[in-house]
Amino acid sequence: MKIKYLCGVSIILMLSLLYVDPAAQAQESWQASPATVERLSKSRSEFNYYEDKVPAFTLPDVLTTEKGKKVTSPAIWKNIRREEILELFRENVYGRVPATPYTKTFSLINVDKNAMGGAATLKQVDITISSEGKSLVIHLTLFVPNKAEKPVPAFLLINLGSKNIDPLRQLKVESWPAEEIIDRGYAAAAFSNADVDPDNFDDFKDGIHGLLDRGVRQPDAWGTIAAWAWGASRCMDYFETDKDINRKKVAVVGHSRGGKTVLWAGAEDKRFSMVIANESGCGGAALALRRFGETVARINTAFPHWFCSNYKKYRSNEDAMPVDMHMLIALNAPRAVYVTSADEDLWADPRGSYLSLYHAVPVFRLLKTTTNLPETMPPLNKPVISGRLAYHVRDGVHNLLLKDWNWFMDFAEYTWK
Ligand code: GTR
Repeated sequence: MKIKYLCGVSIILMLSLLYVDPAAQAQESWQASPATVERLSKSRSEFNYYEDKVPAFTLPDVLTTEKGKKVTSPAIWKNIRREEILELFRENVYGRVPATPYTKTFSLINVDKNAMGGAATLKQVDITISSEGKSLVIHLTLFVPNKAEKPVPAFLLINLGSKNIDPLRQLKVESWPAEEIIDRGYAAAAFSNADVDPDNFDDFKDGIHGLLDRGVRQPDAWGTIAAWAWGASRCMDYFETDKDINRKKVAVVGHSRGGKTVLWAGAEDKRFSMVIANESGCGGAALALRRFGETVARINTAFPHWFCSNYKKYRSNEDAMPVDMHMLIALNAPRAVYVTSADEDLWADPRGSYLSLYHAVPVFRLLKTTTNLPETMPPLNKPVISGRLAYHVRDGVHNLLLKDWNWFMDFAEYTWK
């Protein structure tokens, strides 16, 4: 009986292996559409969008120390290798936060217990940073769900620009769906990157640079991305004082340049328990060695203020880099990391972003988190969640949409259950 049954099962299995369902075929691992590749190549012919033109490369080994020692235990990772990698990123990519002393105050400038038609309490918090007579204010907008049991987990968005996080909710945008976040029982918080450092190249005179930088600028001095990441940490300082917020469950979310920022924020500040990097591309999750879409040369030319000046050494010289972005993901281990891409956003290299996550897996495993993230990418619009790692390619162009947020919240639900 048993043998017959097994035979039956194996015949069905064999048949199902032979039969390729056309619907399932459409569900195969994501690939850029040839039409998109062609269109984008035409529009930016000096950049590579063809997979078969990606040069051969060897990633730096995330689990071998600078002295050539294999990292075989969580202790060696934590005490030696993680510190080395963190330093390499400070020195060569994002730059170092200055040690200048400053003071910090939190002022609750407005509370509305009846925000969003009674669904949430709005708190507007001014975080004032002062040093030697100068000061700067980070305006933090926070909605806490009224119904949910406190303390609640929170999503902190690094908002690009200033108008998109209207505390009065007259202007609503998909990139910060605060009502939907509240609806699912999470706190929705946001600040604007420009409060910390305006997004322009003025030789580091304005923003937090104008306040904390001293003396001659060094080649490893912090750039604007490191400054924004630092700003996210100041919001985290506030959360630690607010009894409504579960400080062990704070996700930091960013799109594009904000996506690059959150990966670095999580590397520098282990208090973030989840990092969500939406379409972060070059200088974010995308592997630089692939030289696909935006390159190190281009990003340093177009945005000379984002990174430390040492990063410019790697313009068209990626092979000399002591790090690549799988190591940035690894710095966030064993905390949760969600990376995303968009189907038509080849500039940000979806495959290179996914491979960064994949090549960080050995570190997550070493730290005893189970993940079996496969090397092949998931199908379009089908998020893959494997342990603390998640990824999706959404249809459409470079953007942060409600669809992305809904998947982030599904991941949070899964991770924080
Ligand atoms: C692009 C830049 C990307 C990405 C994007 C954004 O122009 O090349 O690296 O950061 O801007 O932040 O919107």
